[in-house]
Amino acid sequence: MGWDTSRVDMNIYSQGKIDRLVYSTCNICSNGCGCFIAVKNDKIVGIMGNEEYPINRGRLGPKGENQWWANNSVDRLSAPLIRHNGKLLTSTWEDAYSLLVEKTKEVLKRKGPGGLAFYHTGQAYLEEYYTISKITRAGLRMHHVDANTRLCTATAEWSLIESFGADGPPACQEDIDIADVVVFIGRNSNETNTVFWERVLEARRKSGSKIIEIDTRNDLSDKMADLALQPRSGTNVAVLNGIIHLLIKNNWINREYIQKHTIGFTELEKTVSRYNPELVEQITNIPQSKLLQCAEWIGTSNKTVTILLQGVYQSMDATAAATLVNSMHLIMGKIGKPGSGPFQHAGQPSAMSNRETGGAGFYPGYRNNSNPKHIQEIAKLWNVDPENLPVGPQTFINNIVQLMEQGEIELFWVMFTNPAVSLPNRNKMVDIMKKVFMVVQDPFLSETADLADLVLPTALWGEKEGTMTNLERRVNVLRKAVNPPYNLPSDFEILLEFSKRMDFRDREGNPLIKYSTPEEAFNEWRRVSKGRPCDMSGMTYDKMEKLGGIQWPCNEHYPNGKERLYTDGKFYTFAHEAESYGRDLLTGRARTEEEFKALNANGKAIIYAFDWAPPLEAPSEEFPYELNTGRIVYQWHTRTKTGRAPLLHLASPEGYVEINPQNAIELEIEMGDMVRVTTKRGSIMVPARITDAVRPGAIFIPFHYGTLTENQAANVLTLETWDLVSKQPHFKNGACRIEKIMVSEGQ
Ligand SMILES: Nc1nc2c(c(=O)[nH]1)N[C@H]1C(S)=C(S)[C@@H](COP(=O)(O)OP(=O)(O)OC[C@H]3O[C@@H](n4cnc5c(=O)[nH]c(N)nc54)[C@H](O)[C@@H]3O)O[C@H]1N2
Ligand SMILES: Nc1nc2c(c(=O)[nH]1)N[C@H]1C(S)=C(S)[C@@H](COP(=O)(O)OP(=O)(O)OC[C@H]3O[C@@H](n4cnc5c(=O)[nH]c(N)nc54)[C@H](O)[C@@H]3O)O[C@H]1N2
Ligand code: SF4
Ligand SMILES: [Mo]
Repeated sequence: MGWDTSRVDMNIYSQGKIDRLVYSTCNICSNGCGCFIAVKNDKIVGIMGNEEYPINRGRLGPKGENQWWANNSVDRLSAPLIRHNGKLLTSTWEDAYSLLVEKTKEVLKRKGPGGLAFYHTGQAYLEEYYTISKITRAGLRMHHVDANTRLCTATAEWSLIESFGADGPPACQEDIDIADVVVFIGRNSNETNTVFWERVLEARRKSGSKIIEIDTRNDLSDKMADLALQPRSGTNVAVLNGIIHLLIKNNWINREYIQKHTIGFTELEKTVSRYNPELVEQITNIPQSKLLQCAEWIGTSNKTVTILLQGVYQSMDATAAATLVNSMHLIMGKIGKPGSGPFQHAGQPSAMSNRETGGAGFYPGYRNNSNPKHIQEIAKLWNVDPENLPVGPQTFINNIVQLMEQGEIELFWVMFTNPAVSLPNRNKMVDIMKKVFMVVQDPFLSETADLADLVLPTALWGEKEGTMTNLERRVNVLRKAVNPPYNLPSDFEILLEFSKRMDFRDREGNPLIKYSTPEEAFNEWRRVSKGRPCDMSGMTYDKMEKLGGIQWPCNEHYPNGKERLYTDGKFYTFAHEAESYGRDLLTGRARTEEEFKALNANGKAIIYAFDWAPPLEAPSEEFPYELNTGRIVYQWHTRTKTGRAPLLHLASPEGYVEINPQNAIELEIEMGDMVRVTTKRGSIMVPARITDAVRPGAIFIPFHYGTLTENQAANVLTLETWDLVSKQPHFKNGACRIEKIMVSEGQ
């Protein structure tokens, strides 16, 4: 089994022979394609796909192939910057570290740990996240720690916890090769996960599997699908209730599995009984025949995989909708079996590592921050007093921003993310960021770094060593290919230096951080992860390189890792092992231990029922269009890497808005006309692209174009509301107005 056809993609620019090829993984998306970095004269000169690597068998997508240009970019920061009289001026590393430590100590003295906030990423290495967890919890004892994974896969994490007791997607890539039906919900794979999309298409060619797309747009992947459903924005819950209704009605379910391995089915059955195809059509606009076809393919197939991402996670009732996908699989018993399972994709290359090491809310190893036993375990592993570790939930980014606005938080340390572009309602966020002392760790003068008081430039991918976990729990090592320019430290080294200068100690007075290399950090992490769902105790750097990455759990029972989870139908829902006691799906209120125990799940998966509710901001007379924001194939996020790759930049140099031809006629807009898009939050000006990829009444804007000088940032427009459970923003919903800008007005 596995993907057996290979094709070696490469993009190497070198006159004469290269010096070496260094083992690595692509640092762009969560697919985690295996690659080699081509080096000549201690410089990265290209990249080549790793033919042996099971995830991509040598293939690379456009962003993967071009990511290394950023390493050689002439505008990389060479030294720290400190703001003096409003201007960022170059400083020495000594001055920069001294300022960082002095400022941290000063805020700590006046305000305690509550005066500090740390906001990081889903793109760093596991060893960096683990160190962040250790420093922020055991060193600084702070609560205000979050990451951009909140904007990205917090809903995946929470839906998995709610349904199964712990994070970790049950399915794997290999399931695609053997599934009969592959369902994509709000996942535009052909643009955002290109190598995976090739695998899906190849599987269809070989085995005749069917592809179903459920996406508000009708773009290329929908057109290539065997069946495409275009629901209205924010109606995922109604679509899923409708599918589940039909599965139950036609008895395409597995009652034995339900009875043995789940709780909560009766409530679900009751709720979905209302969601007949007529009602679902009224709510979602999906023709009844299409819904029937979709349910029939899913229900009558032997093997189904369902893939979901931002069209669910960043849309209304995100966690509830994602748990419905889990429930859909549970009631069919299609989970933990070859070719079947819910496959909650991650987006960023190491969002999974962040989640495993407790980067944004939990304790390392999927430990429950409200379970004193879990805190004690960590305290013992770290040799610190459990009383000194903060308990309860960490503050999520929206609250962090509020506390900054209120003057509670005074120091905001940003690492490996560009919130001035990526947070919702960004103009407001930018004003708030200007109020605090902001430290930004970034190789470039990003929009956020430009607002900072202290900028710490870092080494990039290829210039440091570490590991990353991809979307199917596969952990791989990325070897260091070259030395960083200007002797820049890695994020890992900056964190270690900070810890040393802050003099963080364990309970015996020894340094809190005892490791000095990423590999030593990983070896400590192996002990911390042991016995937990994301057990990596059986992994080593060399073994990962030898085997081509290893899927966790990897321990004495599974020395080479395990493809899929829950093969035995046992879930992490005993109170003593669960990652969280969960939250109420309707209100977001945290459940107490007693409430969780009262569910009596005890090893069974939990099925939830949830009713559809209209989006928070539906189209109105003043704002008649549905706003949708997302990605395009050539650009990565805020373009700090892809914008520096000549071919990618040329392929898509500026922002735009997609408008349906029917609306374009009504508004007398032609291709390329400048258009003003306005929401209650603000307005932007972008050229129009007229395309049937969007439905009449809906528009789409890529969120990559967010400079503070050009007025093209999608996040000027976006809603500042969040899913109540996962706290992920509603980037995919909102209502807007569009107007053609007259030439005289634009001048
Ligand atoms: N080219 C490229 N690839 C990337 C990235 C990138 O920046 N550029 N980023 C990476 C990261 S971090 C992430 S998180 C992933 C994201 O990957 P995706 O989730 O695939 O990307 P998006 O474009 O954000 O949104 C996916 C789809 O959701 C649909 N959608 C919007 N609202 C709804 C709704 O209410 N219901 C349904 N069913 N669908 C809806 C949109 O039309 C869109 O096609 O991509 C990763 N890959
Ligand atoms: N409207 C709208 N907004 C969205 C989304 C959407 O779909 N619509 N999607 C959301 C999602 S899913 C995501 S993941 C976020 C992404 O949003 P961000 O995380 O803000 O975007 P990036 O451009 O990836 O930012 C990464 C930063 O890290 C820097 N960097 C690169 N390598 C290194 C390194 O080795 N070390 C350090 N310290 N820094 C480095 C880069 O220069 C860049 O400034 O955006 C979110 N925002
Ligand atoms: S699919 Fe993702 S991991 Fe693979 S080459 Fe493209 S960006 Fe990199
Ligand atoms: Mo993301």
